[in-house]
Amino acid sequence: MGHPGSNNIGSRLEVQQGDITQLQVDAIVNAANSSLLGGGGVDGAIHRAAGPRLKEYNRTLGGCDTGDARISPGFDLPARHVISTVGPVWKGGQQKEDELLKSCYKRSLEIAVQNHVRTIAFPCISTGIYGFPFTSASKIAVDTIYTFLRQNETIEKVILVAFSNEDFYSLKEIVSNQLKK
Ligand code: AR6
Repeated sequence: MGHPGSNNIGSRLEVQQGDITQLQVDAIVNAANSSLLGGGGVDGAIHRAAGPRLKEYNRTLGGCDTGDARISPGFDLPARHVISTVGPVWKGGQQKEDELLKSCYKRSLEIAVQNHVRTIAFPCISTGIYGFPFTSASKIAVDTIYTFLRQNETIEKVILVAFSNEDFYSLKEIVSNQLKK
C-alpha cells in the first residue's frame, strides 16, 4: 500500500509478457486501423479471439481518427470490452507522431473511465506494422499512463503487454527509470 497522497502509481502499472487476447481484464486495447474492421498484428489476433461479432459491431461505429479511440464489447474474449485506438504510422517523427501516440493512450483511458473500467491492458501501440521506434513509443506510453493515473483514482491496474522477450525487458527498464523521476 502507498502512503496517503502517493496515489500508488508504481503498483498500478504492470508490465507483462504474452498474448493480450488471453487477459481477463475489464478492457483490452487494440492497435487498430481507422476502419476498425480488423487487420494484421494484434488487431488480427483480437478479432480472431473475439469472434466475428466484433467486426459486425464495429461496422456500426463508422471508423475512428488517428489518436482517438472507440469501445466495443469483448464478445468471445475473456476481457469485457475492447477499446480500439488508431496509432500513428511512423513517418520519421515530424508528422505529429508523438502527440498522436500520446493521444491514443489518453483517449483510451478516458473512454475506459467513462465505461467503469478498472483494469485495462495495452499492447505497444504503433510499434509493429506502423513502425514507431519501440523505445520512444514505450516512453510515451509509460509517461502518458503515469500522468493519467496521478489524476485518476478509478483505474486500479494498467497492464502494458510486451509480445516478445526483448520488448518485455526493455519495457521493464523504461518503467523503472520513469518511476525514479
Ligand atoms: N498480444 C500483445 N501484443 C501483440 C500481439 C498480441 N497477441 N500481437 C502483436 N503484438 P501491431 P501497429 C504487439 O503491428 O504497429 C494492423 O494491421 C507487436 O509486437 O499489431 O499499431 C492494424 O489493423 C507490437 O509491439 O500494431 C493496423 O493496420 C504491438 O503489438 C496496424 O496493424 C503493435 O503491433 C497497426 O499497427
